Amino acid sequence: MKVVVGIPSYNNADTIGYVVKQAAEGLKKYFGGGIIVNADGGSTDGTRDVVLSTKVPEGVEVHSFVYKWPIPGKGSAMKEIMEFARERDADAVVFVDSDLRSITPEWIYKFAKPIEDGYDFVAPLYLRHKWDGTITNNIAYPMTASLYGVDIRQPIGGDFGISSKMLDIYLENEEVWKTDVARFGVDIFLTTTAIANRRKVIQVSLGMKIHNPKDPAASLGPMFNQVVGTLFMLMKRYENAWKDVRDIKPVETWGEEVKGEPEAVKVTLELLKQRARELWEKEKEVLKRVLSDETFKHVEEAIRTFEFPDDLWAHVLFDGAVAYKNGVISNAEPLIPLYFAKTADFVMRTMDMSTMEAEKLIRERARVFLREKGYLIERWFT
Ligand SMILES: Nc1nc2c(ncn2[C@@H]2O[C@H](COP(=O)(O)OP(=O)(O)O)[C@@H](O)[C@H]2O)c(=O)[nH]1
Ligand SMILES: [Mg+2]
Repeated sequence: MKVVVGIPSYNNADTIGYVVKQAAEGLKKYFGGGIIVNADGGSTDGTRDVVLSTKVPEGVEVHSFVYKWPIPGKGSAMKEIMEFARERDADAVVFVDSDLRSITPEWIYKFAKPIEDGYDFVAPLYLRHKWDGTITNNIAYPMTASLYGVDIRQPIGGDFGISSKMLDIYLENEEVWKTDVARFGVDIFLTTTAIANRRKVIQVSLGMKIHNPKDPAASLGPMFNQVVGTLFMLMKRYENAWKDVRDIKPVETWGEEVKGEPEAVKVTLELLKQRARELWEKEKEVLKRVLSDETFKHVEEAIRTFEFPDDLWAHVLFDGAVAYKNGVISNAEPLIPLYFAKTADFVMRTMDMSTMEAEKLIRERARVFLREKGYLIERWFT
């Protein structure tokens, strides 16, 4: 089987050498060799030199290029990796992030082997620290599970395995790559497109995900906007795929779910609260039009107390989706203060919990979203 490992990067000189090394060993050990391709966003720290000078076993080719697509972002890098893979007639593409510190050669096997066995999309299942992945835990996971009924725990983990059939589907429509799909919307696009097109999906257990984490209030606002905007765009496109779904089905999983306590991720709680309050003042008038009167009233309270229950949070996202559909908003930016407030609530609630304990709350959240789905259906379809 011909496997291409694709690595998007932007100023990852410190960590990408390790990723290339692990990927190369995995390709050699399990597939007798293969191709590694790095698509870079114009790094100025020597990322590409690190890639090209990393020693790899015989039979492993290494390429590195700066992508040409004019939108700077992770998605543009992945688009051109897919085009490269298609030209090379790859059977499987494995995407891995360039800031991964817990990747092993086995990851390559686990992402590529299911493709050989007839799956089209392989999602990662890894344990992340309770305060890592706040966009996954607050939005991508509960929305994907409750909308499409597929219990993929890491729909935007960033690392994936895909089949050649999926390459054709992803590259079919060039227009979509002119949106936030070219940025951090790409992960939710890849996952949702696979589900909505009813491709065979599996998740594989990989251990822990350790990478360079981000402090939400300091640096996740734009990413939230890109992920949620793309999620709303896909809800519109695929409403037939989610409107009749009323339960969450387990997804086929290869391997056991991992237990333990990952390396701690720092979150600045005070900054979350401060940014939530500031941006709330800025977005309040828009939010009055986005949210239902009932939701708005409760959110006003939540911004004061930082108690933000899951059912209220579900209504915020559902109202946001409906407002997007109706053209009241064209992106998810006005919701950023509420994401910060919800995250502050979660951080306080889980302050003394282990990651495994916090994990239970996140799983429960998806069930709350499903329970509230009628609220969305009623508003979306009237
Ligand atoms: N080419 C390119 N890659 C990017 C860009 N932004 C992020 N990436 C890569 O996308 C991957 C995920 O980004 P990261 O910042 O780790 O996101 P997170 O793990 O979701 O917080 C990493 O390999 C980055 O190097 C970009 O603008 N261009
Ligand atoms: Mg990362």
